[in-house]
Amino acid sequence: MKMGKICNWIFYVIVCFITLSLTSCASDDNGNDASGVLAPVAQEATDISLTSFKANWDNVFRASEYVLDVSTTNDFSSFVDGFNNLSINQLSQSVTGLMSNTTYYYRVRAVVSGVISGNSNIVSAETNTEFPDDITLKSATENNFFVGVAVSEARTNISSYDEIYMREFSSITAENDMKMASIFTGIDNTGAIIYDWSKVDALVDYAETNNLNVHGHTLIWHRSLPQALENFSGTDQEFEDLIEQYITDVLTRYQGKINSWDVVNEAIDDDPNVQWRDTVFLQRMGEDYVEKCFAFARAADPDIKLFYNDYNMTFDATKRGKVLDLVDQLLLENIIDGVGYQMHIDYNFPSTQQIQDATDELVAKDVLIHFAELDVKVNAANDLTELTEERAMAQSQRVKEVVEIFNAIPQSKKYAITVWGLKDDDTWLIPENNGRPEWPLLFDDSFDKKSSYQGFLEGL
Ligand code: 9MR
Repeated sequence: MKMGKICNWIFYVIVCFITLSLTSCASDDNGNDASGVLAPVAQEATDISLTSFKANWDNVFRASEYVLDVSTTNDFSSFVDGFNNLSINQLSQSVTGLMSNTTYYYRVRAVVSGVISGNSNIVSAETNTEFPDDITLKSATENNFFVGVAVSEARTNISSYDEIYMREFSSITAENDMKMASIFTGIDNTGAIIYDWSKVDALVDYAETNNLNVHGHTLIWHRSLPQALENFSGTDQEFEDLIEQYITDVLTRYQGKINSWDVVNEAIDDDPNVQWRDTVFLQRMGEDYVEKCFAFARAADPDIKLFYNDYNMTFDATKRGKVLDLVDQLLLENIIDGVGYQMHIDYNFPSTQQIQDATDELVAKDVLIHFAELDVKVNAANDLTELTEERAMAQSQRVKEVVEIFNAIPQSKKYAITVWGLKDDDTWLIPENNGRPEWPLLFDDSFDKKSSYQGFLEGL
């Protein structure tokens, strides 16, 4: 009887043991599985934002790496792009480029001596619905570099604009109001330039009142040519004297108020075999006209930071080479301080590596760096009639990459990132100019932050 009970008891223990072993072999729960490697314990997600979170897990003894999966379903029947079997050699991983207000799931495995464990427990993380209101572009970049926005005088002193300019930005650039054709309105019969300072004065006052830096754009640009210069009948020397007078007058009038200027914009030709774009300035002043303009500006005020600004710098290596040669030349004469790479880019072009390489080449020069005119097209292929969530995320990721690249520039060389307009329906890329709709900026038509805004913050 007693013996029988003991037998039953032993039998019961054996059955339990076998059952437990089988369960743990088949289970995805943490613990030893068939691999013999302990699975990690996944921990709560942290740093949750609108489009990202950080996945965390505990150390597994002797693990050389971990492998992470992220999915929108808890059966992991599909994976978030780039997060299937992702190898990581730390105990956390930022998961970015996500949709807002969405639940994600993650699990992780450990690799010990080349053997991979079973899955950890599954952790869910829900991305935020609201943008953070305790951080702004300005607060996140304070003291590091200017975060600028292209404005027009007509879009200031309007509360919906003012509120965002002041909250988010530390610098403004006139999208058009400080161009030559806007200021230089004619030549009187004594040969003197007739000026209209009204919009520049208004913008400079606005900036002063609201504690915003002003980056001047642009003294000399072939696409903003006053009629009086286009049809100028005087000699080449008289033409050049007018240019010197103009540069001197503008810089002197705003001395101490506009501390940096694009002196010449887009002077280099796109044709690889041609150095200078054929403009009236080239024709009238000769091949050293860019040099002359920088020298006039330096002479007017040696403290103003002088920039050269051009487009396609990130992917057209030949054009960039020509620009960088020009920069070397101007540096020899100490008449340049900075370079603007215009950032009119696409959500999928150029590659991040191209932007990085182009930036590295500029970092090698002794100049301040301006990522100017940032806007990110999402509809170059004209395949959208509205901005989809997916494309908005891709745009956000792109903005993040650009900001990351800028942010990694040595501190002493960071000047500014300037966004080319505040909200999508203010962009120069409107269908009338562009032949298709675009949504290239950080705010939507209703002044609301877009995912691309969040991307900017995440790049910092
Ligand atoms: O965005 C500007 C647009 O409103 C003007 O019509 C256009 C012509 O003056 O200039 C646009 O800005 C340009 C900038 O001044 C220089 N780089 C290229 C920009 C887009 O054309």
